[in-house]
Amino acid sequence: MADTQVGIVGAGPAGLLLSQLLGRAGISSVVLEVRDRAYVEARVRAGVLEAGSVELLRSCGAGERMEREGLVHHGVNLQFAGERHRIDLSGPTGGRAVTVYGQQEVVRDLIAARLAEGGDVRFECPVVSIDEFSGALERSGGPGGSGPVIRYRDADGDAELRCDVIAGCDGFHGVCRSSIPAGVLRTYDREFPFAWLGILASVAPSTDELIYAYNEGGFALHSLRSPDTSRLYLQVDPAEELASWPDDRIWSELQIRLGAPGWTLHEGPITERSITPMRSFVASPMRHGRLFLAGDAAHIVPPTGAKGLNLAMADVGVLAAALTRWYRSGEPGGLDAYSEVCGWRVWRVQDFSTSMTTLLYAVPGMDAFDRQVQRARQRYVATSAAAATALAENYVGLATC
Ligand code: RFL
Ligand code: PHB
Repeated sequence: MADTQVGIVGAGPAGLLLSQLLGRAGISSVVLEVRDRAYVEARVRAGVLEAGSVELLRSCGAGERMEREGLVHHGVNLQFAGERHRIDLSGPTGGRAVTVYGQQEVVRDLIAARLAEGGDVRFECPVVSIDEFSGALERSGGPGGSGPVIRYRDADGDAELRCDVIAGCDGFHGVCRSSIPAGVLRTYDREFPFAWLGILASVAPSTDELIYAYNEGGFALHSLRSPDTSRLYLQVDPAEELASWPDDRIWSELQIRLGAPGWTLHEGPITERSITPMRSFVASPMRHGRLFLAGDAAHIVPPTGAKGLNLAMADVGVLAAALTRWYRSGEPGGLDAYSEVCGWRVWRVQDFSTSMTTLLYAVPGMDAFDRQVQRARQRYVATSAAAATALAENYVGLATC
């Protein structure tokens, strides 16, 4: 007899949203998270939500604060060597837009919604291993049949959770993907020769819309979180350590890279900082037997396209719908198609994120030919309606993926 229907590993946006969507469909789940609640709620990461992500949050009753506090953006700025170009997001996409709302706020809202609805989210419960998940859905007897077991630790020691299916929402370094037997997954990997230094600063944003800036010294991004909080990024060498980036060095580099005639970047106290390596990664298929991978557990994209969080949410939207169908009718078609359906979006987004990255980065060792090609691409995006439309369409999220 299972303890719950869906065992979810990880209380990031993917795991929490899945639990909330399932709860609304009358399907039970338990979320196991290694960190404590305060840590998870304070983890500063992404900030741009596609319309589809906004809709998912709304539809599961976790969108009320986002609708009040989220900042709807209808454009972004690209800047090449001090010249700024606004790309209209809404005109070419039938009115679509993005919402700027911090990932940690999404996580806070989902935890609050989950707990208010009697959801079972267990913090400080590291999952150690997962077992007996390789069997096919049919052979295991359909919904409610004997299934996988998740072994974890809690305050009382070793524990286990029996469930029908496991959702591996435990991020890139989690245990679920690595539990799949060797030879099952094909992985695709790309390391970029740079990292992102991200800061949160207590200062009013110096811009209403995001600025993605190319500069010979490297890429920089001005994003925001609220009327009095700015979020900024710098391209740095992956070997760099935070210790070599005191506040004045960060601000002076941001001033150089974001600088534009007649515009002022306002500085303020830095309240959070981190360095993240840039990589692309895809594991395929995203399912093995009764284990379904979702979000960063299955794929990583470079943050230049603002897509990682949105991909994670899109995965669990598909998974929740497929599980709901299976529980209601015993029909496994949606679960069988899960990996392929998500895979199309994943590769579309890899293409977009790679193209944004190569458009904007000063690549160490780039030769003169490649630089000229990059300049030509920058000029094309800044001057061609077709190129700007393609960028807008991908940035707001393709409805058909
Ligand atoms: P997460 O958020 O990593 O959550 C995984 C959770 O699993 C837990 N865990 C375990 N729990 C129990 N037992 C174990 N053994 C466990 N191992 C791990 C972890 O503690 C964690 O709580 O993955 P998820 O849910 O798939 O969400 C993915 C997103 O977090 C990620 O894709 C985005 O943050 C990426 N990203 C961005 N995405 C966007 O869509 N738009 C953006 O603007 C954007 N900007 C960014 C980003 C990521 C960044 N960093 C730091 C990686 C900017 C940055 C700087
Ligand atoms: C952010 O606000 O954190 C952010 C915005 C755009 C990106 C990446 C991150 O491309």
